[in-house]
Amino acid sequence: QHNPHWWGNRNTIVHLFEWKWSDIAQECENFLGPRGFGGVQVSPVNENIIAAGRPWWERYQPISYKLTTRSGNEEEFGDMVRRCNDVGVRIYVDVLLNHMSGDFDGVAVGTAGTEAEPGKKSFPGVPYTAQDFHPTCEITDWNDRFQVQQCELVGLKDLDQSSDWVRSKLIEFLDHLIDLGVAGFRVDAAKHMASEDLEYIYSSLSNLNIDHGFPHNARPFIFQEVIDHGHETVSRDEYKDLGAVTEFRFSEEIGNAFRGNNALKWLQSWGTGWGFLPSGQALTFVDNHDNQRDAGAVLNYKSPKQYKMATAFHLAYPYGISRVMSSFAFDDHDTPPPQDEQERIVSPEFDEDGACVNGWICEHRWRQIYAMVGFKNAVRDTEVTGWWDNGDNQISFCRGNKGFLAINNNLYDLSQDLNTCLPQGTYCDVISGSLIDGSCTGKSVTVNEHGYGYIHIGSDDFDGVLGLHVDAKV
Ligand code: QV4
Repeated sequence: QHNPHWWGNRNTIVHLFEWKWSDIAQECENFLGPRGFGGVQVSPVNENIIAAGRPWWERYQPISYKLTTRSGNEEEFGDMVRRCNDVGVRIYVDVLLNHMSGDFDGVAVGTAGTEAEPGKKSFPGVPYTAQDFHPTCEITDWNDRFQVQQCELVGLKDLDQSSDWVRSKLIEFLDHLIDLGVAGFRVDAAKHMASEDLEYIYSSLSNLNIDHGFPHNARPFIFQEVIDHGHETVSRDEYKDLGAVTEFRFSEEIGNAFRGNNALKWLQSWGTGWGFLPSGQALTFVDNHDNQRDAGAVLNYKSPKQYKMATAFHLAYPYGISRVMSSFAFDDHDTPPPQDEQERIVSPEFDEDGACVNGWICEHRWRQIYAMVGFKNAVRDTEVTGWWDNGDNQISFCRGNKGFLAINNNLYDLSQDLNTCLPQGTYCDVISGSLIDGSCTGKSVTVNEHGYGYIHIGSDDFDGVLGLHVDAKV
């Protein structure tokens, strides 16, 4: 279940974190489809507790499998899935199979109005009772398999996935989403569940819905959140054959490199050469909704120049199943998404350049990022050739004879003739501008009959990247 079921030549997922279903439907039609995005990871769809101040993380505390949240109801969800599939954009749902809500004072009322008593492990909306959960205990030793898989992750009531009843309810929930036309799932906290139980659940799921344009016998795409920094007792390797696995080391190492802690020349062996998972099993990202909030090496939208360089490398280098993050602005871990006085999530608004303005960051609408989604589509199925570096933080490489990328993360200019491997002609740098009606609004590069072109990236240029490809030939 490693196939994301891309449409056409598309091959990038965007995580529209906390967006409403009606806004995603419009985004598919107005932006993601036309720009060649392959799919959207959406926030959890099922009913959750209501936490004071409405932090984003309340959605990781389920109350039932009714499809009503602050992002919308079942009808709106179904409408979004249909409209996105109609323009070739797949929907992947973030699903919570590991647990239900954590403790709550008294009776909790969820986002669909369902009551539950999490403290008593009573969730009548499913229904689940105490016997469907593992006994309460705390994870204190992350290298103790029993604790990691059978105790409670931050106090979240831990479901027993070996039970027939729990399995049947989880399968019913996922099958309902498949019936509505989704292409697959992000499995939250997968490491906290035994891989045998997940295998049973995944293999019991229905095929994707042919009425939504999927081929016969297509299996749901699965990518599992397993954080493995290298030497964990519960490792990514236990899950990688069941579906793709989030490759957290990718995120950490790309952050390190573009923050200047590791010379870019070492990226020549990026991927399995760095001990990462095989490409088709790795879900890759510069940052995700959790680690963008942690201090440390991981880059986020707050360091835009480095972030755009790292993203360009991520999307230009052929490794992994790529996911781009689309955030809302935050000050701290608990900052809620943009909301109004009634605590309803507000829709993104755009300026005349298409950038988001009202608290949504929308990295996916930054030209330097969506242009690289187009680059990745244009160079699909080619290899890295013609690697060049200056022995430090200036690098370039080709993708066959279809694309070329150069990066300058040194504090001095990159100015020289480089092999672009492209057919002779003039190409528009898709980072500094766009090709509009046959003319380039940014830098352009003339490639000679030997494939060489003069490349200039000043150390104080707005962006430290230059990207050329055959679909942006002037
Ligand atoms: C608090 C205390 C706990 C205590 C508990 C019980 O901190 O020590 O045991 O009360 O009284 C929120 C609060 C957290 C609170 C918890 C329970 O932040 O302080 O615990 O609720 O009330 C998200 C957020 C969490 C949030 C959680 C549930 O990140 O802060 O907790 O949602 O709302 C590991 C895992 C990995 C996990 C990662 C965060 O291996 O799987 O930690 N990542 C996924 C998601 C993540 C999500 C969860 C798992 C849980 O990506 O976003 O956590 O679904 O690495």
